[in-house]
Amino acid sequence: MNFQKICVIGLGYIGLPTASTFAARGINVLGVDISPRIIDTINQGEIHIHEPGLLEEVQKAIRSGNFKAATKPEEADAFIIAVPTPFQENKFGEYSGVTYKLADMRAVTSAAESIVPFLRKGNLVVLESTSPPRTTVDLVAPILAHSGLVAGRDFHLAYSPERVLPGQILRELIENARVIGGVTPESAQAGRDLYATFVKGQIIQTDATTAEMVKLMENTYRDVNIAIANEFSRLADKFGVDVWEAISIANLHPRVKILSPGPGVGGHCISVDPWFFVEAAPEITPLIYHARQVNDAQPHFVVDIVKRALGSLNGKKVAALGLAYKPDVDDLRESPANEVVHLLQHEGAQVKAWEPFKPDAVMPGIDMAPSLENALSEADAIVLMVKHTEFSNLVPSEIANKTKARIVIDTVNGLNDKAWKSAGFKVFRLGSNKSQIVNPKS
Ligand code: SAJ
Repeated sequence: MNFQKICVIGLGYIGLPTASTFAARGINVLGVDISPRIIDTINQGEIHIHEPGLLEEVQKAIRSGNFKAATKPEEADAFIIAVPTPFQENKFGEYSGVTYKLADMRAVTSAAESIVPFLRKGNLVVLESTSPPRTTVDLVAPILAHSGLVAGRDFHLAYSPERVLPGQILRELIENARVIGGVTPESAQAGRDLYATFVKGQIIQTDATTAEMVKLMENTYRDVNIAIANEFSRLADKFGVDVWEAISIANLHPRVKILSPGPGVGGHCISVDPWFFVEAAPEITPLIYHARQVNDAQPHFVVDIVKRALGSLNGKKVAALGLAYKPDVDDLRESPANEVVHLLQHEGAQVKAWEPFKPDAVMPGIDMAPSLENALSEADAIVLMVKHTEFSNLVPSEIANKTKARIVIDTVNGLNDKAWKSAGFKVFRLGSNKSQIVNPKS
């Protein structure tokens, strides 16, 4: 297929980089979003999200005349749906005592509906949003059928998940392998023709439901593996072992690659996607369900460690360093650090949070410090919750002059504990309770 014009629906973390990458290849791209504020921002050459290199890419695309944004789709050769699929806020599923979250597919539904008036014979429609298995065939195809055209016969329909890592989106969009699942082999081929305009990684063609499963399996695999690392951190704590040391030794085994424990799993992908499997088949997903439970409970483990370090939390002042969901990003959504702050407060602590990547963020119920110094000044303890490079680079002797706190709780193995100890701090590391060890007499 030849693509002169494409419509990208949803201009968030995936849609916007995808749209600007197509535009950079000379394709005429209309970006569509329901938010007039986002449309105005983009058309003025600005962006509403933080992703390295994206601003320059969007500005170039706008200047070239290949990219503009609007609130409604237009006729095009291809339509890409890249809208969010969060959880439903107030509704849960239940199966045999297990309560699980449900996907909110309203954005996918309305994106598909918005295409219907513009869909023409021979077009290609691609769903990129992470979705429960069978969404392409059971939800999107029937909506698009309202156009009078049949998916796989009159137009091509495919599912192609994004698999890029926030912070490296522009590079990974181009370099990563891309899976394209068509409702027919011809639809998969049409999808390949589209993405081949910029994808340098391998492009694999399959059916739509396989591609949906692949995406969910990747993130579920990571979630389950982080869960076991988190469970190991609790075991190590119980048995007076340093989990970080134990993991580094275990990982010398050629077939073992244990991930890192931490305060929990955040973001809008790994902590969300496994639920799509549980929702689709709760009776056969106990492992996936329990891994979610383990990761969601990890903030409580952090609070236990802080409590142990401080004796009691009541009235204690805590400087919480990092609210992002992972290192060196400004994305605070679904961040386990937020949960830790709320739990600490619930136990009576007064917490000031410092997030250098988003100092102006307004987080409900969280006292955001305007600076590191401000967070530290009155603190009784410092809790490191995200391994931002700039936190790992802090100089403990300088920090000692900025705070009366002499207790540091490192939940991510982000600090050089020897340096902090020699600057007079008592360091508690998540999953490392080695000071409690009593060695057997030889
Ligand atoms: N985390 C740990 N321990 C680890 C690794 C991660 O606790 O060893 C935590 C992080 O701190 C964070 C969460 O897990 O809170 C998720 O971070 P991540 O870097 O593992 O993943 P995301 O959510 O930023 O991006 C993932 C990626 N998927 C996989 O690596 C399988 C990315 O490739 C996907 O495109 C993205 O989800 C997505 O959009 O689905």
